[in-house]
Amino acid sequence: MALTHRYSNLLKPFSTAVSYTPSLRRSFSTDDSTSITVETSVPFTGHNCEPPSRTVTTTPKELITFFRDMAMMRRMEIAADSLYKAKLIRGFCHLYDGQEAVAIGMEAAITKKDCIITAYRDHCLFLGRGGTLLEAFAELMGRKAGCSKGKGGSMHFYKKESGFYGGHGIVGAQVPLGCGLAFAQKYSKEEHVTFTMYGDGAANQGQLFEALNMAALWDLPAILVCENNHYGMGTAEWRAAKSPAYYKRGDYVPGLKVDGMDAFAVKQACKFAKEHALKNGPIILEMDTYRYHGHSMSDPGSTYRTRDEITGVRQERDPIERIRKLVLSHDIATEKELKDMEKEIRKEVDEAIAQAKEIPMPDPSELFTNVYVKGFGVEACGADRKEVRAVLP
Ligand SMILES: Cc1ncc(C[n+]2csc(CCOP(=O)(O)OP(=O)(O)O)c2C)c(N)n1
Ligand SMILES: [Mg+2]
Repeated sequence: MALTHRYSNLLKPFSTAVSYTPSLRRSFSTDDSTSITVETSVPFTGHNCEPPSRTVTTTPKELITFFRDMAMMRRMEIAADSLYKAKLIRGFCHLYDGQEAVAIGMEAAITKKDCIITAYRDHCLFLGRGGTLLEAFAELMGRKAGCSKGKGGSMHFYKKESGFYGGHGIVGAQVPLGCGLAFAQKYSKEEHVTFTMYGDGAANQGQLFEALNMAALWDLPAILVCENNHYGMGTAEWRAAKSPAYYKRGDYVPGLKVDGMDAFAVKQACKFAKEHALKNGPIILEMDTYRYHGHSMSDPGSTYRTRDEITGVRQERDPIERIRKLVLSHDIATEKELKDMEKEIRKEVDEAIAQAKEIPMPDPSELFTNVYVKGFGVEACGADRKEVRAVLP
């Protein structure tokens, strides 16, 4: 079957369905009193549950915030791409551009007492949890002001104080950890939930089903979020999964299929899932999304999918453009105001990079902190490939 036929379902048109258009004063980012009703791009599909309504209420302030936050994430990732090519970022680096609506919509539905845990595509989830651009770029460039003291790098961002538990490189391994976080929440009688994120590739792993079984058995407040970007490295989902209906694959666990390119659909689904999980235990959310970049910086991302597919998704489903259309159609800001905002964001990102570059790398003695096993000799390579040999104190 031709590639374009297989993927034609990736291209769903933007919804222009906006049912309420009051005459708004142009006072963006402060006006929180006007309510706007939007419809999600497509209806939700439920498995063993009655899906929530497509109708979502928002405000001009929220629309502008969504636009700004997603544009910031996109810019951060584009800048990381350049820094990587300039060899200022080394090692693994997986970018999130295209998938921003998942991070943004989820944050809008939850609090920082709820937990999030994810795989290696973690930069934007960290920003969503309140991490700063400086902490992100410093970590990416291995500087000591990074969110993991410059010792984790791209795949290991953390922000425990606002419920962000990383940043994990072993595919699927964060899912049992996330269910463990949900166990702790239930055990300590907190009314909070854990969102444990994984990809369509990871969805085929055995440990996911083992963790889900226990979570369901004990009614843990665990929300399994499958970010289905339709590829696991260079392997298309149809080559890896007998059933690509990831929201149904929990069998006895309810699920919801969500347009992960629509921040409002994500918000509505996460709100629904949180209420469900607190009352009944786990639920699966399948976010139908797309990554514009290749799997990681070593993958140009164009050998296993067509250029037409990528540009098609950009044109038809881009999460930022969707919000831009809503902002303009509700006369909340002008095109120029949005462009100016993007310029401002670019400046903020450039400033954070300039500051991060000035920060030194961790002291060599840091090699011996935050490690678990004492008394063994250590061999390590620094970013400059110089070998360091030592015995832990
Ligand atoms: C246990 C394990 N097996 C294989 C790998 C190599 N690997 C890294 S990412 C990846 C693909 C995962 O794809 P998916 O779950 O769809 O996540 P995405 O990268 O699309 O976000 C693989 C096979 C790994 N890191 N860990
Ligand atoms: Mg994937």
